[in-house]
Amino acid sequence: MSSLTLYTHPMSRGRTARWMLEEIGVPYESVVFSDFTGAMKGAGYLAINPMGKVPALKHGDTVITECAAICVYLADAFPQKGLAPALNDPQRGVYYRWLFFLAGPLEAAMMEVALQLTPKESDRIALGYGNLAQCLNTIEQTLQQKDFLCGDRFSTADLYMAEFLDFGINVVKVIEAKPIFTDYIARQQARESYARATKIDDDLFAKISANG
Ligand SMILES: N[C@@H](CCC(=O)N[C@@H](CS)C(=O)NCC(=O)O)C(=O)O
Repeated sequence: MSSLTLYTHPMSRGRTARWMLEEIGVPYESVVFSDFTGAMKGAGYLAINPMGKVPALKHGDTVITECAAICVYLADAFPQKGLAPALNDPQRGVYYRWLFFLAGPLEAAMMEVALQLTPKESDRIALGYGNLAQCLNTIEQTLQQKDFLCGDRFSTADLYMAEFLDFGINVVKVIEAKPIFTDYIARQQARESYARATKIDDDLFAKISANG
C-alpha cells in the first residue's frame, strides 16, 4: 500500500482530514506544523501546497489539497470502508450535492458573517451562497427529514457536515445551537474515529502550547 502523509496543524481544518483518516483506519504519518508561518510557508511545504495552507495529504506520489477533496479522495481510495455511495448509486448525487454545498456556499456564508463582511444586498443574487440564513434553512429542511445525508447510513458527507456545523456553532459562533443541528452533530461525533482524532489533535496542540 502507498504511504499516506497528512500535513496539518492541530487547530486547523486538518482536524477534519484526521477524523477521516481515523475513520478509514489505515496507518498514516503526520507532519505537524506548530504555527501558520515558519515551515508552513517554507519552500519544502510550498512545493506540496503552493497556498501554504493545511491540510494536505500525500498518498504515494499524489498530493491532494482542499479538505473536502482529501475526504472524498480517501473515501474513494478505500471503498471497502463504505464511506461514499457507489458511483452508480443515485445517492451519489446527494453526496456530491452536500460536499460541494458545504465547501462552497456554506463556508463562504459563514465567513461573511464571522468576519462581518457586508456585501450590498443587491449583489447577493450573484453571490453563490445567497446568505447564511438561506444556507442554514436548506440544511435544516434536510435534517428534519433524515438522520444521515445519504440514505440511512453515515458517509463522508456527514463527517464534513458535522465539522462545519460544529465550527459554525462553537468556533465562529454564527450558527444558533438549535437541537436539529446539535443532535445531528452529536450523532456523527459519537463515532470512535472522532474521539481518536480529537484526542490526537488536542494532545498535539497541548504539546505545542506547552513549548510556547
Ligand atoms: N480551502 C482550504 C482552506 C485551507 C485553510 O485556509 N487552512 C488554514 C487553516 S484552517 C490555513 O492553513 N491557514 C494558514 C494561512 O493561510 O496562512 C481547505 O478547505 O482545505
